[in-house]
Amino acid sequence: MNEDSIKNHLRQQKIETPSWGYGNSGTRFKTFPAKGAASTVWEKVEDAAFIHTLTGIAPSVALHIPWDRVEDYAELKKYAEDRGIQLGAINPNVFQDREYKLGSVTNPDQSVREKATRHLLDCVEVMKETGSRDLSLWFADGTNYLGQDDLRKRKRHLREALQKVHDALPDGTRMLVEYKLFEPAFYHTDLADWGLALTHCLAVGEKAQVLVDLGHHAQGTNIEHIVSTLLDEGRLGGFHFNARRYADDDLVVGTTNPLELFAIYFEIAQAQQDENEQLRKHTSEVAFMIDQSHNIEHKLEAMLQSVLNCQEAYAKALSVDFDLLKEAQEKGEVLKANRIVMDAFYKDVRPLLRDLREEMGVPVDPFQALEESDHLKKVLRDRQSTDTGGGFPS
Ligand code: PSV
Ligand code: MN
Ligand code: MN
Repeated sequence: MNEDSIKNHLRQQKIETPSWGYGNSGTRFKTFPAKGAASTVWEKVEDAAFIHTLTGIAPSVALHIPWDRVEDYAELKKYAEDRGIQLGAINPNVFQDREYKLGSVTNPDQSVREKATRHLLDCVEVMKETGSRDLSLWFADGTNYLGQDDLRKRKRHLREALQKVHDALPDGTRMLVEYKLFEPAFYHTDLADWGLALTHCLAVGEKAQVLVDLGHHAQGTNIEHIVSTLLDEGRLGGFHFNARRYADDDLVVGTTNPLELFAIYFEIAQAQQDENEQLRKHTSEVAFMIDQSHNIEHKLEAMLQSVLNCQEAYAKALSVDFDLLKEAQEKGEVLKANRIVMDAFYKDVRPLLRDLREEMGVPVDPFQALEESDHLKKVLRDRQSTDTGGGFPS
């Protein structure tokens, strides 16, 4: 692909940032309040809009309900649009209320299952007001001990809830079904992997798609293989990008695992160029979202770096010489094929990205722009959160 086509693809790249990445968060041991962190959804939207002005490729923000509950979602939508961004995926939270101790939609108690399902359906109503395309579903449901509950019963309960939500979705919208191997449950998780998620999606209907969170797999899992399979099946709904070394660490994407992020974008870039039109269309609908919470990093700096790491990984992936690669693969030239891909991984795309930023009218050095911005001065001055928590500006 020549430089102009690479840039054209990069101009269309979109990364959705999460509201919860702008607020204070912590580990199970401590929350360190960060200076200038957002505390209301309005402030989170302001921060997300600011990250978009710095990058030009982060035009929407995901919401978590009830964390981001407001009286009037139309007002919030307008507030976001006035600042140049859209409200993105709606993430119903069915993991915090005390009733959910033994599960939400899989709880043995019918009244709890009904409460959880009602919340999911309420979030479908929220989507209508926010204009969101995607309902992003994650369940903390699972058990801790062999025999604790009937696994098949739980599976049927989960299916029933997913079906109800699916059938309530307006045309043109989707539900993204996120899986996670373990945590908070440690014996079994009702949606533990992509096979389970895909099975439920296929059963409930066309609007159900699988969501791949990079932190939700067993160590050593080949995530890009899952991505390529789901793409080919037309069921890759989107990503929750983050990085991890051990479990679901939610670190800045591309920091511990740049090759993995590149390999994922390599699958995307390949599918975008496939001769199958349906595959190309499906790939264009994939939602690229960040799911991170930053405990010791500066919130804005961490989000900025996350978005830019995705841009860099995609730029490298687009730089693969796909014709040469095809030839090497067809001839069975094992290591030559690998070298062709790795050449792109090692390519320094930073000069190209600087040109691109200039052309897009966004800061050529986004970190410097952040450091010198009025927005940063304003949040450090006006917001209540006091402790520095380490990180970028103090
Ligand atoms: C769970 O680990 C998860 O990845 C889900 O996407 C949640 O919505 C998100 O993190 C925030 O808790
Ligand atoms: Mn996630
Ligand atoms: Mn997670």
